[in-house]
Amino acid sequence: MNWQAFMSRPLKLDRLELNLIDLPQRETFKSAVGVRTSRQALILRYYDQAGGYGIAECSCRNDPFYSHEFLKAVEQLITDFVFPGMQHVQTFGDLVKLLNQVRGWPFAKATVLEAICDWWRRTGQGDIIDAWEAPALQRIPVGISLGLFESTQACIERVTREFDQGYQRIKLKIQPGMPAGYLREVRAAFPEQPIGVDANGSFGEADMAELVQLEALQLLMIEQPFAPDRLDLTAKLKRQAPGLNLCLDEAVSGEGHLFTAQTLGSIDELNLKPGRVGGPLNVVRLTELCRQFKIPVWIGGMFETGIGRSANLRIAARFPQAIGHDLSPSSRYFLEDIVHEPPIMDANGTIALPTDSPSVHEANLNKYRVHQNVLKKG
Ligand code: OSB
Ligand code: MG
Repeated sequence: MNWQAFMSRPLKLDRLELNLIDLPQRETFKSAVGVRTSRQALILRYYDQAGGYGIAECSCRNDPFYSHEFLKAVEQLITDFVFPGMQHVQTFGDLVKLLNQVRGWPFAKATVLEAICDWWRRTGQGDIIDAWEAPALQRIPVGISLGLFESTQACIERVTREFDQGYQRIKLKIQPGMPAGYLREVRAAFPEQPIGVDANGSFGEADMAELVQLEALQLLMIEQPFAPDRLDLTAKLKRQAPGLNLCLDEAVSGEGHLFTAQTLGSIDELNLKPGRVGGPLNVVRLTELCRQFKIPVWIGGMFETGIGRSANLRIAARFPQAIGHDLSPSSRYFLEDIVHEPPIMDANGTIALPTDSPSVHEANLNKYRVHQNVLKKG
């Protein structure tokens, strides 16, 4: 079946359930966008009139430091602008049109659309991603994203440990003014291994020379060196250091950004986060566009729980050329998950493609819930 056939399917909304949860982390994570000790997420459930449901995770942060979207604002957007219109929507295609009227807010839109896709899966109505493309991989290679370290030594020890765990590639967070030679020493300790870096847009024009020096390290990639709207600087960096493999994250939330980046010469590969681009339909569109432009793609993460990780793994299975996706198992980060049997990684750094939607751990969902809001169709 063609994925477009899902557009004419009727929706049977009874209510939306919004759950804000706060999951304790095993350890503190530090990056250029902040320090975090627990992970908040919005878990959206779509209930039909027969008691069936679909569930999705809104993976944006609870602050506006990665993107403008933050969890409380997403809740308000869904409550005030999506749910009222959703009450009158007949088909999935109508819902897509309704969401398209909202400017921006891809993480919010992705959550609503993914909840419907999960509802189809849970109620035996098929999967839009399966309809788009047959699975290519039964086991998906994953990498790990590591925060900023206090010292080069601490970083090297940790990287050693993570490669030993089996991770297929390692991504290190960086920010301007890191001690000179820091990355050079890490590279010297792991001369051949696949190591990339992620700046989360923290560098500016004045830091160009610092970035150009990274060319010699033959990193797997450098992710989002400059602010999302500074594709001009990214292109300039590429001209000055052609050997740097430029990966975009924050800068691409839709097809237009990809066209612009490609035209300017600001992109070599894409970290595709289903939430950041507005959900499964845009994942399909952007993937097709990347194929046209011959831009390699891998799937990124936002430290999702088992809910979001499972959804992203289904997508990642369709990118057989990727070295490793940012889909390390959630048990890596969290003491407990809100699903039973969250995805686990083997010694080769791969995770099995989930066959079904994850089983929701209701007790943990209750335990870690900060608040709940139910929007009933009137
Ligand atoms: O820049 O890729 C990023 C997490 C939150 C916000 C931004 C980023 C990240 C990650 C997470 O790097 C990677 C993962 O989910 O494993
Ligand atoms: Mg990133």
